[in-house]
Amino acid sequence: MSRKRSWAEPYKIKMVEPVFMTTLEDREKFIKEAGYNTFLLRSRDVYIDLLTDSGTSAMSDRQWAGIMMGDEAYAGSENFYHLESTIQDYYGYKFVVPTHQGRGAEHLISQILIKKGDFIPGNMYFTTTRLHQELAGGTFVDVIIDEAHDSESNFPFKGNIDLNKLENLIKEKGADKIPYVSIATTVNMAGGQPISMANLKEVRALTNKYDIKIVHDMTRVAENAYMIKLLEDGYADKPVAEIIKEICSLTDAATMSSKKDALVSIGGFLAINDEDVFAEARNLVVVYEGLHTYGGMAGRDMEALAIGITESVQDDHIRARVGQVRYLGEKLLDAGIPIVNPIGTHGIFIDAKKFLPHLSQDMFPAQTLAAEIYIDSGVRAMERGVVSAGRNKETGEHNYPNLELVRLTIPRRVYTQAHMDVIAESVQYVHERRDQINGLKMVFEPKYLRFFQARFEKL
Ligand code: PLI
Repeated sequence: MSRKRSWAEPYKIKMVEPVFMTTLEDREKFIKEAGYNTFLLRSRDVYIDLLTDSGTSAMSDRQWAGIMMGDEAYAGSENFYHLESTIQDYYGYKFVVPTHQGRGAEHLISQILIKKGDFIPGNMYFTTTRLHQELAGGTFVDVIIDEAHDSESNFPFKGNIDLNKLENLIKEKGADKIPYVSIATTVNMAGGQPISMANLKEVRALTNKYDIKIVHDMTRVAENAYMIKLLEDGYADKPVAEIIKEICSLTDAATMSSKKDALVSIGGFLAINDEDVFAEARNLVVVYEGLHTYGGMAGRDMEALAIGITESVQDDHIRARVGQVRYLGEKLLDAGIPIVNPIGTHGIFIDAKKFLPHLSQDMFPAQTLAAEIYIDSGVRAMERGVVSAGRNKETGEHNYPNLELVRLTIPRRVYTQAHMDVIAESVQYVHERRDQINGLKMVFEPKYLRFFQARFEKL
């Protein structure tokens, strides 16, 4: 008879940070003062913080030891050389330019490769990535497969590129107008969905045909590699570290927000194979980030990052990380909550259109739902819908994405199974009284990345 064997996290906890529950009255007041925007809440008023998995992971004892080994020299810090060789060893790119975080790297590569009037196809937009492409004079074009825009589709690789959409764009605009294809592993805005190796190989073959580069947003590459191991033929016995290297080998350059996969609070880098592009980036980084051997990071942060990269690619770590997200996702599915299928790797994405069908997208259903979950339990989530999608840069109208989502993002190595249970119960309770929930109106809208600072009032 086979016995059930549960898995557990591959670590034990040696330091804790207290969190505090507030009262319902407090939370109603706090969210009103925050303009019904969870980004504007104070963290001390949050019980379980699922705003993001960015910079919120728990570092290991090894990483904290690395912090003590910071070489804070302005130039030539020992930690930079450790970071550089770690990136070369684990990801295989030739040249490294450190940046303060992911968007610093996005800024550099966009300024270097994009000319005014260019088009940048990608597997769905990400907020900062698209903005840097636009600020450099380019236009982002979504060439992800249609399944990615359908929250009910169970297609396992919803991060895949639609090769027909991509080739049609190349033929319509001309290869000289397309500096690179932008590939994210995994696709955040689609619900944390992976791209398959087979698809990436096909994209490589197509871009080779037209001599177009691939720039890889490798922010959550370990999570993507783990899904390939689970789901794609031929990968079950390969270590995640090997799959990561294969993904990277199919691309020409990468931007990294180290605040996710790589288990640190701050940092990023641009990794490049082309020596001329590297030479330009190494020069430009001095203008915006800092000298090319620190790029906005302290020596100690580069050391923690180098160690974090080695931990992030371990199979047992990534299995527990993705496993915890799936645990929460399955609880919500069992309770009949409409979430994006399949369950993503870094968070659960609730379909706010289905959760609050009586609210039109102009009433900001996802923004509303995130506020309601906070009011119910002090759990802080994030809107990923019409507010995040911003306005069309030509017409000035709202972009209305198909996916109107609330993201419950799980920080790495931070919360326990009991926290997951509390979260699931809260979402379920809000779902039970969904008919009583009214929408919001926007009363303040900043020019850039409005979701961070926009303010709302109850309708
Ligand atoms: O927040 P940055 O600047 O380190 O990284 C920007 C960034 C780039 N690509 C992707 C896929 C991201 O998810 C990303 C940042 N994401 C955040 C902050 C998030 O909450 O998902």
